[in-house]
Amino acid sequence: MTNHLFDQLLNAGAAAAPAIETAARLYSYAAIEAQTARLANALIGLGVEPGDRVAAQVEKSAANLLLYLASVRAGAVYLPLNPAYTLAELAWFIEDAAPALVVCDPAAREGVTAIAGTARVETLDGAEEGSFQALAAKQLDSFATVPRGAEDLAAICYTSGTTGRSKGAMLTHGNLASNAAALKDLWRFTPDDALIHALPIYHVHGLFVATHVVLMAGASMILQPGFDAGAVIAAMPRATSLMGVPSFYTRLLAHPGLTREATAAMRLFVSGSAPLRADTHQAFERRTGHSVLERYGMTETGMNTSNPYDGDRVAGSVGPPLPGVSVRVTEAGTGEALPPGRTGMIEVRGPNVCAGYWRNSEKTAEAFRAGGWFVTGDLGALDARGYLTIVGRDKDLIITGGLNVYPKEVEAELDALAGVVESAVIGLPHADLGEAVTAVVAVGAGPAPSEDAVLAALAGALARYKRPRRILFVDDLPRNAMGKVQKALLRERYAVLYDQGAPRLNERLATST
Ligand code: MCA
Ligand code: AMP
Repeated sequence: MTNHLFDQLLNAGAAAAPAIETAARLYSYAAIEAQTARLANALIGLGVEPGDRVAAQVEKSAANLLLYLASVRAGAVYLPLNPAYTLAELAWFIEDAAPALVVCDPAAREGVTAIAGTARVETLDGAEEGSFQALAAKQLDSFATVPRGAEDLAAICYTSGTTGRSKGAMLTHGNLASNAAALKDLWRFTPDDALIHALPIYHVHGLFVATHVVLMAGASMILQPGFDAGAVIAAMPRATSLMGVPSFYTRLLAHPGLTREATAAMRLFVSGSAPLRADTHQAFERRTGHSVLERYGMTETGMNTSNPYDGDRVAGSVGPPLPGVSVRVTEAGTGEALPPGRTGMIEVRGPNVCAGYWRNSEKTAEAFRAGGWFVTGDLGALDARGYLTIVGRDKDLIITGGLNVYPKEVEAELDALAGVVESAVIGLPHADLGEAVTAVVAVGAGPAPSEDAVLAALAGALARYKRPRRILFVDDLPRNAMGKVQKALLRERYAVLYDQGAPRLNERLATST
């Protein structure tokens, strides 16, 4: 048996060909082979066994990517974690996934050790000065890759739920390899490609879609520490492709350097993780001549649909299902499949769909229908050509700058604060982030706390991107006849809160509820 995913990732790249370019260094495919061997030897040396979880909460770097690849190579199960998570958030992932090893930034070691329980803690950074890198430096640069089959787990990616705590989607070698192979072919990646990699690598988009497609094609990536419009435009003459969330495209459009000439060497711009507005798609095409290719995915499923490489890339649609993936739209109540043109629940089946949620058979059972259909929680319709359009979500989820925020989690923290009677957290239209997390907080007859005080109180509990951009104080929240808070009404009422030029809502609002 071979290592199903690792072997396919490192199969196409010629040994001397460039694979990862950073500002400081160029890694060839041979260097990846050697470095992952050292890191995998170090993992085994620490007692990591096949199937053990390796959690990593580190800043983006080539070293971070190599740690991921080494974890796959050593047969471990990788757990990527957003560096923005607070220790309070991190504690849950560690408790639930029970990793054998937690790798963190050197500065975080003390805090992480305090919550790591029995897990071993090592450090890693972009400057190659972490304790784990010191261990790896002493290892051999050859390693007998641990055999893993298509059904074995390669990663667990946590995704929040509308109720309860985050759940770990169990992604197998087969899930990740099949999705990467489909995308590589569909998007025509070859060894001649160079991808500008400006996405974070703690999520499916940057870690799997971008990285796997490049490696599986034997192509190269220009690894940037984060998204900076100027740096992305500067890299374009040496690159062929970019993958990003819609905020990348609105920010690029706001940059005067985005021109037809600047993008002349590029052949592909991909967008996903959140809806790309049709006007953004059109403005990008007018400015550059490139039609952004939009695709649709989820942590639990990887990529499901994609606009075509050749053929119509329809603004506002996420395209037909990927080869090998089936998509259907069903009546939410009955689960009955609906004909083209009818809007309903989007369901997905295929080799890309995860093996369920880690140690959570109840949530796994809820997420699947008979026949292996995964219920996405997204609402949409297929057209006669098989193109899917997403029209909304049947889940209380906010997507801000491509990152998911579940209102319940934020409301629970707000509701626990003194002076807060109850709260409703909603997403409001925001030109840069798509949706901006916004809290409407009922304070009853009592004095309203200040917005700053509430935000400060959330700082230790929630990652920055989950914290509301604005907090609006009201006397009461509007409720329907069933007593349910009317979030749709709140979204409507405050729809222009972030519009430039709109009056700045500040003090406690006169409640017209
Ligand atoms: C950073 N901040 C944010 C976000 N990112 N606030 C809300 N939403 C965000 N997404 C905070 C920062 O901490 C900072 O706080 C302030 O906002 C301003 O930061 P700024 O410098 O503007 O942000 P940035 O560092 O430039 O990041 C914005 C970003 C980034 C480039 C849009 O969030 C990003 O790369 N997002 C991509 C996420 C992603 O990869 N999603 C894919 C998930 P302060 O001012 O207090 O310092 S995978 C997925 O969804 C599925 C599988 C799929 O289909 O792909
Ligand atoms: P996550 O849980 O982070 O994997 O986010 C997945 C969710 O992002 C999906 O269920 C959709 O709601 C949303 N999403 C991803 N891609 C798109 C897209 N192209 N258009 C609209 N929504 C998207």
